[in-house]
Amino acid sequence: MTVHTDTIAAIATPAGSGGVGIIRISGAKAKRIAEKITRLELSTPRKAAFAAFKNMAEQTIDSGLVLYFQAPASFTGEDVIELQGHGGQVVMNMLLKAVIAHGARMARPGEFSMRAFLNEKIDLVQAEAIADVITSGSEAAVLASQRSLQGAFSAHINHILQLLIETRVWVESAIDFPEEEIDFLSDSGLQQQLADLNRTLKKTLNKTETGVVLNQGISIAIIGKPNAGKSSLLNCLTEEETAIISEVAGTTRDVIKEDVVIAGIPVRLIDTAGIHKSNDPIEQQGIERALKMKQQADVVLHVIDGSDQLVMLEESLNNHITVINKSDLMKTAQNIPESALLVSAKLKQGIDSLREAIVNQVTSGGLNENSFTARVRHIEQLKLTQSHIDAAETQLSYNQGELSAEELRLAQNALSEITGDFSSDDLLGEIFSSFCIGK
Ligand SMILES: Nc1nc2c(ncn2[C@@H]2O[C@H](COP(=O)(O)OP(=O)(O)O)[C@@H](O)[C@H]2O)c(=O)[nH]1
Ligand SMILES: [Mg+2]
Repeated sequence: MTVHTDTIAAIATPAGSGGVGIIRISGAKAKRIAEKITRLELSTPRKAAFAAFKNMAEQTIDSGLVLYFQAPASFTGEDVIELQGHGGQVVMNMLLKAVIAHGARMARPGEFSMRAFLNEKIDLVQAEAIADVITSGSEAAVLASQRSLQGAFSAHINHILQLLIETRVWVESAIDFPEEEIDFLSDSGLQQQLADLNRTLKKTLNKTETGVVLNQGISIAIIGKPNAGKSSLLNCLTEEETAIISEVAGTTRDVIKEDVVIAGIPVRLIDTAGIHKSNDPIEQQGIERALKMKQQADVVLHVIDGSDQLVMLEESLNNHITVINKSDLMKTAQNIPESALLVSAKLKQGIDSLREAIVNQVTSGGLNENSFTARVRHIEQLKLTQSHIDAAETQLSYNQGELSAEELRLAQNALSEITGDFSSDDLLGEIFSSFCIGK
């Protein structure tokens, strides 16, 4: 474990003007620096005191509150000081300069959180959740990232870890008794244990995928022929007159993007030009962009004009939702595939069902009060864990105890990278460098 001897400082509030600006200091010198700046003796932790903040030339730069959190009962686990002054860029910079002149250095992005992690105040998942709270794109995402911050996701990982360790103990002890090894390894209890492990892992993987959707949001491309009602549908989903609607085919030429929240999920809606053969070079460019969006989007709404003879898609990829629009003009006796949704963008009918279909497409079972946020990194590690467990099972079926044990060890390492029990400096650098300064 790294030992930190230097004291770090940063402006914790965003750049710009605001009522209050906060400077955070963490490290062994934090208290002494604050005492020099405020001329107070900070003997009582967690008690706000009002003070004038002085620079090296004894001039008053600002006045405000000083708060002292004594190690280890602080965010970083070190002595932490907060100086709460006025939220102006110049005054904050002057105050930070004074703090640095007294012996602190500028904190790197995420360095406070990194110290909290290294001092075991929080695990890696919780540290990431702090950044996720800040970037949350919906209220549901805020609540879910708070759950991750409080350890709800870590608890799932630790539960799998527990099952994995029990399995390892079983297999490892079998290898220690070569005469009975085969009996040990073919015990139905071990198969049971592995089945349990796989089931738990799969469930967590599903929840983690939902967690990523909540955290990052999704993109939805609205695709279809000219005049199918794509722009009308966009306006229904945004509940605003975002895109121009017209009976003139080829109205939408550029890509229109609009951010909305659908059932708690942050969504970027993308309206596109109608896809057909066109000789207009500008429309052609729009169509090219539409095709690109269709490739890149997480979900594709394929809009079909229900007033026409229905022509279904030959290709139906699993991230596609077929939406038959203009249900109000629909001829009876049309053959409607079961998977397609009937809507009328004009009458705003079927839109709630469409929202529901979108949520079901990207989450398993939607969101609930136990949903947490997660990252793609976590999904990758869970899948890696799964592949090592699969390999361990294969080796077991050949009665290869040693090889199976090795796969289980690798599975444990892969899983432990999620909470940071097992991690490299590269990984930590990558995670914390994406944080904001002062966090
Ligand atoms: N009757 C009816 N007309 C619709 C519906 N949705 C769109 N339209 C009309 O169809 C035309 C084309 O709509 P628009 O949204 O611009 O289609 P886009 O080219 O796919 O973006 C407009 O005249 C709309 O008013 C619907 O559900 N019912
Ligand atoms: Mg349009």
